[in-house]
Amino acid sequence: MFYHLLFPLSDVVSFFNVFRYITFRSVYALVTALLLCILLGPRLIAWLERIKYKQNIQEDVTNHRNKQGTPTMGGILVWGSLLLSVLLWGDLTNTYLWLTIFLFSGFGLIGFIDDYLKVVKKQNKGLSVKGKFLAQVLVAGAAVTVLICLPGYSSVLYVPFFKSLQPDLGWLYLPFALAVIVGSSNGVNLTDGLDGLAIGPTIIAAGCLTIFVYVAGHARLADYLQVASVAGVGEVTVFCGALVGAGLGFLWFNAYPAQVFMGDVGSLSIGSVLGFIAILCKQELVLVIVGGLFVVETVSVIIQVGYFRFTGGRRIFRMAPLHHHFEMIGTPESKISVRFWILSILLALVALSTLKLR
Ligand code: 57M
Repeated sequence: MFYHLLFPLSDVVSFFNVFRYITFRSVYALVTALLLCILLGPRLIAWLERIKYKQNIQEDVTNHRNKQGTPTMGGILVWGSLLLSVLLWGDLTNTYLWLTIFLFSGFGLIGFIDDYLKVVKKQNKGLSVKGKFLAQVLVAGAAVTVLICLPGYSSVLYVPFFKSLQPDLGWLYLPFALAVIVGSSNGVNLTDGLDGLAIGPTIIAAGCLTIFVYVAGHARLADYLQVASVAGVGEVTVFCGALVGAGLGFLWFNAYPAQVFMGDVGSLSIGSVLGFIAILCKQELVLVIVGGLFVVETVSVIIQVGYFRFTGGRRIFRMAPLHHHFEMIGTPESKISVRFWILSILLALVALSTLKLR
């Protein structure tokens, strides 16, 4: 909105020229989302408590009994403050920005329905696994189909560290992109089991993708770094900035001991949009490094379940996802979260190094 209202005034007052710059608007999108979260958070948490949107804790497995009754569905806070901030600072004529908003909101809605069924309707399982998966594929499919129809689309896959390895996936790009989005969404969801555990690496991954998206949208920079250049995608930097801000604002309340959990409305939407942004800037494979922590958590579940079935009941980890294993061997919750953040920072730095190491 500011871009449309204030930038035209630069003809009269040159200061307003600053609203043209993506970097300026991204920084203020971050600040706006962060402040909105911190300001609105206490009201939302009080409201969630009042209407009894509270987490029911599985008491049998971990020592989370003292978390019983913590309000959940705090992802609404992330969604609302992020969206408001993007509407204020973004160029609202940009198709990539709207596609990102569509995907983020679509997955948010799936998560909201799932949470609502579990938390409010007290249906233990929420949406069925099949139903949830189908809804995710539908929303992701719609976004990717529109993306494929845009002029800047390319089905080429850029392989990190190998400049000349660029296979063209052709029509296979569609199922590949769906797997990236749905996989990323579920990876964040599985990770969201300790205070601050999912949102910390989200902030780090979003920060990293901010740089990748900015570079992809900047033809000269992309050419210099020899990465894919996608005209117009740079505007999604504003969304990334707002995601970092909303993530920091949510962490304010989700830091140990958490006053609120994000719920599926938060984890599914955040995970999906990280995948989508990686697709937009043609860094699909780098996402495996950027979101390496989510990958490790997911792989720990696959290994645990596979081994359990194969051996007829034996386990590799005390419990999966991996964070539960560390909990069960006695590592304090906040130590696990902070150590996982440190690993995420390390992975983000490796991911950024792919910009140069080609
Ligand atoms: C998300 N949800 C949390 C909260 C959050 C296949 C299997 C591995 C699936 C997995 C699973 O259900 N994953 C889905 C995990 C839950 O958090 C809610 O869910 C939202 C995210 N979707 O926002 O609303 C609990 O996590 C804790 N929590 C915090 N702080 C936070 O900021 O402490 C969440 C956010 C909350 C709270 O206790 O209630 C969850 O874990 O349920 N299943 C599991 O993760 C289970 N693992 C398991 O059964 N492992 C087996 C097999 C199947 C691999 C094994 O190893 O043998 C764990 N679930 C729980 N305890 N509750 C086991 C331990």
